[in-house]
Amino acid sequence: MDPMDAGMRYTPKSSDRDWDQAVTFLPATDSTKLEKKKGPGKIAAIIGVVVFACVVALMTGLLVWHFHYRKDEKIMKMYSGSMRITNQPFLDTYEDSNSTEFKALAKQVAAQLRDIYTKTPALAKFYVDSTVQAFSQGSVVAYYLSEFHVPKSQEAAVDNAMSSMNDPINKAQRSFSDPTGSLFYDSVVASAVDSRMLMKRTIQRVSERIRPGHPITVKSPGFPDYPYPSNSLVQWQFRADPNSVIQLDFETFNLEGECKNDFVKVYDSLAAIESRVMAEKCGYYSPNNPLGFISSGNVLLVTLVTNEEGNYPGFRASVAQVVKGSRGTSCGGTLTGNSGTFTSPNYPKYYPPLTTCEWTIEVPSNMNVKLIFTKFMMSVGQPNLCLMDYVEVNGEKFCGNFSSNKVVTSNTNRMTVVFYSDASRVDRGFNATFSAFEPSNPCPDKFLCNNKRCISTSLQCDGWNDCGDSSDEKNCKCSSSMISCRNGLCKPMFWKCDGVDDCGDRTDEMNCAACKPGEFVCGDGKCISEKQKCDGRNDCSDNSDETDCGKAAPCPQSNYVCKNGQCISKQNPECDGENDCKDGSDEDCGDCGKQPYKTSRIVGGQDATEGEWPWQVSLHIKNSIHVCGASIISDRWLVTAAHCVQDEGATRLSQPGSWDVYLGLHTQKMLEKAEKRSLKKVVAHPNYNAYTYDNDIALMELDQPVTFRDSIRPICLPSAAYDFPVGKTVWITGWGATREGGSGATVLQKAQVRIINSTVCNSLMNGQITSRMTCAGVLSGGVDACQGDSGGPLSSSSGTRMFLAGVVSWGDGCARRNKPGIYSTIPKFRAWIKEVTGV
Ligand code: 4AZ
Repeated sequence: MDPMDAGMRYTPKSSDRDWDQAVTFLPATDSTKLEKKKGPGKIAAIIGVVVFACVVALMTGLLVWHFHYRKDEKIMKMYSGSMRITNQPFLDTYEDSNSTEFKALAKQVAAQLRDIYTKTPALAKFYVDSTVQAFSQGSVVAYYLSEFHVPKSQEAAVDNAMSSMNDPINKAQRSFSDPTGSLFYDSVVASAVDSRMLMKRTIQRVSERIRPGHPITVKSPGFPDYPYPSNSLVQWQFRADPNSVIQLDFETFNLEGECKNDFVKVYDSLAAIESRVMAEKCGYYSPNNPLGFISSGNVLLVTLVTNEEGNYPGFRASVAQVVKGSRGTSCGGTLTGNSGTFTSPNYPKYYPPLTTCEWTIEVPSNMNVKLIFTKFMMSVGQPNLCLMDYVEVNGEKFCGNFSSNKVVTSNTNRMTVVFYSDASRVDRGFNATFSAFEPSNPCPDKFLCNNKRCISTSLQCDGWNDCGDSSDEKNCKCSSSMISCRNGLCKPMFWKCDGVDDCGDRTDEMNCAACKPGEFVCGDGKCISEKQKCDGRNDCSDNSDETDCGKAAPCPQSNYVCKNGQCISKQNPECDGENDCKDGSDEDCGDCGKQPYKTSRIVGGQDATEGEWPWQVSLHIKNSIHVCGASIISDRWLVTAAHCVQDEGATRLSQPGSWDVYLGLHTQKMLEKAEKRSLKKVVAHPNYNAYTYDNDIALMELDQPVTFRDSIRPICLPSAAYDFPVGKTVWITGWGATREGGSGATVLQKAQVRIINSTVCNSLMNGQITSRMTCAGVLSGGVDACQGDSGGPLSSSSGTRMFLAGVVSWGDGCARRNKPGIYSTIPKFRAWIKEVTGV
């Protein structure tokens, strides 16, 4: 119906007619007055008439708008709901919407709904009709769509009335009411349909019955040969036997990265009832970041919604029936012994809704219990309130996400852990380990943090917040290699005057005046005259002015070699604005590494400014989504990670034709603004090791050279001798996940991390660091590269330029405490890059 026709019309009343007459009694028609007052009087009268007429016209217009249009503006509201019919046996034919039985029961349910709505004053006037979409077993659950035409001003009242049908009081009133004498019902739930699902050009509904021991495979339309259709709604309804649940595992999931455009929604229901939504997902999930769900009952609904734009491959998933209480769905119990591990149900996939589990941990009687959550992701409504899903440990509730280990201890040898998930919104849950400790010695041979964590004593007073609450950095006596901050903290000396307030009270950034031109900077920071260098006297306290004086050939490996063979002992002389080589080759750098738009997720990052990282490249699988980053090193060549270009089954990522390359891209939403290229060649490092990620570097040649501009420009390549010192602040950039297990960023993210000592890193990473790997991160956690950032740059500034220090390679999760990101060290590959590219 035309909404304009649906409501009240404006009918003139008698008082309105009086308005018309009033217009005829205007003083301007009094000719005698006009004769007496000539000139200005006449003009004033005319103006008066015109103004009065305008006011009347305006008021009439406003009245017409108010009564005719504004009040009548109605919107169509669709509510999706379910009700349980308690006095009907389930018939198999109810699963077929064309069967006579289905139609008969659907008619009864529709009549029942009409009765409910017409007895509810807030709904009666606006109700249009209901259609039953499906039935499921248990006794019989009916799923329906109800349509209302609601004046805009009443929308909230109608929403309230519909959601209050879920209230226990209303349920009790309605239970067992029965207008026709044939239907008894309870458990009515309803909520407004997600408006993005309405008005789609194509709608497809699939209904599948899952049999025990016979999992089925479902695919988005066209998968894997074509992208999924645009502007579509596809729904898969899955039913299983009573007392079973449904396990949905996405084997491949590759949708547009922006959920407001294309998304998959999974419901713990057969209808798209928002109060039963388990998750809304978009973007890319790789097999090592599995996306899987379990229903709470014997039904599950998957919806795929797409908008006009974006061509993405879609998904393939397996759907299986699982007996309730079997592995993945069961949880809780008694845990004994000195230590152990347990997880939320279905971990690391998503836990089922409407689940409560209780574990009792019991350790030997003279010991207490320590529980460490190594992963914790519980869907939140309002942080801290824990009104939705939560874990309760000895009565204290925890919810939301912890990016680093959370430790909870008990004062006795027992601990109770309760896991609770409500009817909607699920997450990955938790992984926890418990251990027994002696109350008098909670951290044997370790340092006890205030937050109850135990850390290695060697991490105490090392300048890093290893505990997470800085308690390991308090009351320290700083060694000579540390800065003594005024607030009592110690920080490594190499953080002095680096532009970052490491102490927190700026002590480390005081007295940092740089040496003047013509002065030499001593190793200890002192400034001496350039003339005092190599004069035979120790003018710097550390003799640094007398080292590297008049070195003769051969050139040590740590020195820079000019094009003409000259050996330069100065650290990192290339592109530093000073001519160090006689042939000027150290300054032959073009515009590399310059950031025309520099201002100043990646996890713990922020949006980059557009054009701030002009060498950053987004690598898309052809006609699909972003999967890796890369860096421009010349007008033809890019550097990325070798692990990004490994074949994955049928996806031949080692082939140049499998890629779309976006240069000068800022947001993944505006690919059209970027320069899109194809590739001519992909060369992975010949010694790349897929198990250890050693030599994780690859080169890509563009099909056509690119013309540099402000937003597309190469990063400077460091020489083989270039040193990126420990502690140096460097930048990571990319469109990767903004939290571990999360989806990619739309806008390019940037974050600052620091180079980490390789020996420390190797012990943190269990001996997996080779000499071709650089570690960088924030050891207290929270800032890191993550999935999707791989192949992208680790950029390090020197003067006014940025140098490529590394290529994002791997890590143990993302942004975890004491787990830095690992990067392929560019200087180690300088000769190979030259050999392959000539750059
Ligand atoms: C990845 O999967 C990945 N935290 C990249 C970087 C890191 C972890 C994972 C570093 O591409």
